[in-house]
Amino acid sequence: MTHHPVAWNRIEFEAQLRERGRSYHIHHPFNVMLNTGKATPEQIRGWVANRFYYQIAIPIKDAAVMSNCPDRDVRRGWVQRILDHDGFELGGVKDEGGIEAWLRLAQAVGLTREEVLDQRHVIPALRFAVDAYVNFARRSPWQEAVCSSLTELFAPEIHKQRLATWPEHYGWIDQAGLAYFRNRVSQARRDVEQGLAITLDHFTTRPLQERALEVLQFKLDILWAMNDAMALKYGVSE
Ligand code: AHQ
Repeated sequence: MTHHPVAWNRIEFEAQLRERGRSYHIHHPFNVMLNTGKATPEQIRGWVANRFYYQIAIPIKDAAVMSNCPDRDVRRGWVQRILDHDGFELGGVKDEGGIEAWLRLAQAVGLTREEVLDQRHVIPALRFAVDAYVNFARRSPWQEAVCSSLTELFAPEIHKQRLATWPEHYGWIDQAGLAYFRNRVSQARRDVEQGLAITLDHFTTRPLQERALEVLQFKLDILWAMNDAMALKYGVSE
C-alpha cells in the first residue's frame, strides 16, 4: 500500500507558498548591497540596464499565459498585467506603462534610453534566466504559469525597501525615477490576489501542491540567478 499524503488545506497551502519567501532575491547579496546603500553608480546602472530585459519579458510572458488560458474571467483579470507594463490609452485614460517608467528610471541613474533599449549591457546568463521564464509560460499549463508569478507575494516588500532606502543612500538619483517601484506596490498586490486565488483553487491534491511549490522555486531560482549574473559582472560588496 503506497502512502498518499493528504492535501494541505488552503491556509496551510498558502503558508507553504509563503515559506518559500526565504529564497526570495531580497536576500541575495547583490540586492542587499543595492538596498543598504553600498552600490556604486556603475553597479546601479548595471542592475537597471539588465533588469530592463526582465521588464520587457513580462508582457510577453503574460500574453503567453493568456494564449493558453480558455477562461475569459481569468483573462479579464490577467490582461491588466500587460496594460500595466505596455501602457494603454482607453476611453480617454492614458497610462505610459511600466516599461516607459523603467526607461525613466534608467535616465535617472545616468543611462541613455538607447543603451538600455539596445540591450548592450544584458548579461548572457541573465538573458537565459529570463528566457527560461518566458518559455516556461509558453509551454506549461496556464495554471502553472500563474503559480510561477507568485514570487510577487514577496514583491511589495522589496519595492517598499527601495523606496525607503534609495533616496537616503543615492541622493544622486532623481526620485521621480523611482515611480516604477511606487506603482508596483499596489500592482503587485492586485496581481497576487488573482494569482493566489487561482493557485489555491487549482492545486488541490498533495502531489499538485508539491508541484506548485516546485514551480514557485523554479521562478525564485530565476530571480536569484539573475542576481548571480549581475554580482559576477559588476561585483558585490556586503
Ligand atoms: O517589476 C516586476 C514585475 O512587473 C513582475 C511581474 C511578476 C511576474 O509576473 O512574475 N513578477 C514581477 C517582479 C517585478 N519586480 C521584481 C523586483 O524585484 O523588482 C520582483 C518580480 C517578482 O517578484 O517576480
